[in-house]
Amino acid sequence: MRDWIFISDLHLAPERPQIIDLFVRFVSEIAVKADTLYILGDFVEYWIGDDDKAEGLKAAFSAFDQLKEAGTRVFMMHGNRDFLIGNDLAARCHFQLVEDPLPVQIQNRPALLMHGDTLCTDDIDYQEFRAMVRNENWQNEFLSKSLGEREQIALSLREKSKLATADKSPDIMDVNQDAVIKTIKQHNISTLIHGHTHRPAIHEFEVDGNPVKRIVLGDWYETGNYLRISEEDEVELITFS
Ligand code: LP5
Ligand code: MN
Repeated sequence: MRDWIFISDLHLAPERPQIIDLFVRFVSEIAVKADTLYILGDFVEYWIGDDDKAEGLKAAFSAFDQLKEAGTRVFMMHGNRDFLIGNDLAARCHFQLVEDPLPVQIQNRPALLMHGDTLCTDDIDYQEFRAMVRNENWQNEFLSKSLGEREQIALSLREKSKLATADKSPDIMDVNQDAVIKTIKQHNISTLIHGHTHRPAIHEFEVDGNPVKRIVLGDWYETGNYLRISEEDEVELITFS
């Protein structure tokens, strides 16, 4: 049985070794048996460039060796925390970076994979911030700084983000339903899979009379979780610890 599995928002950090251990276990017990693993963003707490050796995350990065050996295909999409992951880390960990949004055919489902942040269109401050940091010139200038300087900037952005999100209403930080419907119509899909909002659920509704599913992956702060779509097209959101 060769499932497709999906995870996001692990936010792996040396300060949370138990989640790194959980990911390593997830790889050796679950992901090695899968056909395909998609990581839909925010794999790490933040990423400041592939020249960072990130020794504290070594166990997580080494786990990808098992997937290569097992023949599990691994695809990684950027999240709002780790959009600077580049092809050097991808080569070191044997995964392929993919675009957001990514149309895929899963069994018989025309589906779309996203991190999810672009659907949060009511969060105007965030969308402005996103446009700024996703600009190539901005990124090149950031990457030209020393690792120490980049680390300081990343930590200060995290602090600013914590203050900003504490002030925003939960509604603003969720997806905008009009943006969801527009995306579903634009890509002509029946299944949308994303993370980012940390509100795991399978939402079923209709768009122009057609049934659609919006599947939201959960974060890994307390427990691990993943979406499994089997060869027989069974869809299951699974939580484990
Ligand atoms: O991440 P989280 O869950 O706290 O909140 C997100 C949005 N915040 C972010 C910011 C990240 O947390 C910090 C990213 C660190 C990346 C490290 C790499 C450094 C890259 C450098 C650039 C090339 O994504 C948050 C959303 C929330 O999700 C829910 O969707 O609301 O958005 C914000 O908090 C953004 C604020 O509203 C506005 C930003 C204020 C900061 C402006 C500083 C600009 C000066 C930059 C100086 C370098
Ligand atoms: Mn995110």
